Amino acid sequence: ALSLDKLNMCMDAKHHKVEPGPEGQLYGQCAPWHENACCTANTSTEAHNDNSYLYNFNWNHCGVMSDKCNKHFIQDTCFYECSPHLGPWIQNADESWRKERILDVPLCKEDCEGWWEDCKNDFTCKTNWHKGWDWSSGINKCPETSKCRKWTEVFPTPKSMCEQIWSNSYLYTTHSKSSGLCMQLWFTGPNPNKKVAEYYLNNAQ
Ligand code: FOL
Repeated sequence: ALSLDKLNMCMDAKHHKVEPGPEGQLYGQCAPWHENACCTANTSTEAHNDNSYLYNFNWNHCGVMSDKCNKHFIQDTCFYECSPHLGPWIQNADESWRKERILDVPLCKEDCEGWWEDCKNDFTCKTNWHKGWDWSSGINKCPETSKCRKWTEVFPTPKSMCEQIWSNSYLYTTHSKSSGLCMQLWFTGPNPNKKVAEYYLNNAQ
């Protein structure tokens, strides 16, 4: 928000830097963002921990989350905390814990489908993971009114999961990673999402 440059900015949220910039080292799955990031090294490390200080979020709210599913939530955390190219989708948020949020970021099909495939044998109790948890113990637990169910009952399709889990942070698309028309959670080498943000900025949605 401090920045007028929508292609290179950080949202005003809980852990984001004020301005993007290089970070000597980012941890593990957040390493691809090290050349230009909205996350600090500490945030990148925390992104890999269960019940981390970022949000005290408990992935294991319906039994232990599988490693193959968890790695996608780590990648989502890296993307959310580190991406400097989300400007076109940053909106004001009327929330106690952040001033800004992302809305309808067009996600590449493979990244959404791979995430859902790797989680489809896990369990959860809620479709929207932002709201309505029981926080009385300090970490989120399923409220009395939401029982644990199979992932596929809560999220019948990849689209339903990617869009609903974080209150429409993401928009499911049928664009593939090679199209340049969707944002990638998973990449190696230079950040491919800058060009995508540029495209959407110039072709106002
Ligand atoms: N990833 C993406 N892609 N988008 C996001 O918006 C996002 N947000 C988080 C993590 N990864 C993300 C942050 N997650 C609460 C729950 C989850 C959370 C942050 C905060 C929480 O405290 N929920 C309370 C309501 C708090 C309030 O609205 O004041 C609850 O009722 O459970």
